[in-house]
Amino acid sequence: MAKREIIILPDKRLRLVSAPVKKITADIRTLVEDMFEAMYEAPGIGLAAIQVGAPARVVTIDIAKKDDPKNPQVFINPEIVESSDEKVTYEEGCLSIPEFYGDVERPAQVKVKYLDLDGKKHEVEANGLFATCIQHEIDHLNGVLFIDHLSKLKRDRVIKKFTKAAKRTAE
Ligand code: K1U
Ligand code: ZN
Repeated sequence: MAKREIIILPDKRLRLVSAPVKKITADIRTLVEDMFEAMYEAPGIGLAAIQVGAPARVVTIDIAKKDDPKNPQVFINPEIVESSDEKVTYEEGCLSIPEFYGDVERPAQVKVKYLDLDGKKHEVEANGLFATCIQHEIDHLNGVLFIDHLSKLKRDRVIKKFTKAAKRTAE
């Protein structure tokens, strides 16, 4: 089992706005290692630190195809600096809302600035699944979930379902 468990809706921590990383310490490096472990075990293609209960602006992503070599990527303090007018719709999932999927429309391309684990500044142009995934993860850093992009009816339904399930588990 991964060292850190992924928190599930309706855990209130999923609504926190995560704090910027001021210094890349040993604790941040350990957090990143633990995030990759939890993400690969799930399995998922992305993870935000708050999903393992750490309210820091850290994201891990690996969108490599099943038979391709792993491509672990770390984004510290990621910020979208440009978004395309063109939009795409992707059926998204979320490791914090297991087995629920929904169509989300987002900009097709985004430019993202971020720091790597050495504190070096980078800027990357994302498109395709990478663009969708990094926008989903940056949303997590701001306490936003993909269900917030769905209709109120669908969102309320899924929140109700997960709230009931959490109550049953607590009994
Ligand atoms: O942040 C998360 O909850 C992770 C999430 C990322 C994501 C998925 C789809 C669109 C946008 C962002 C996931 O990884 S859900 C699982 C998933 O998509 C997947 C799992 C195994 C193989 C392929 C995809
Ligand atoms: Zn998610």
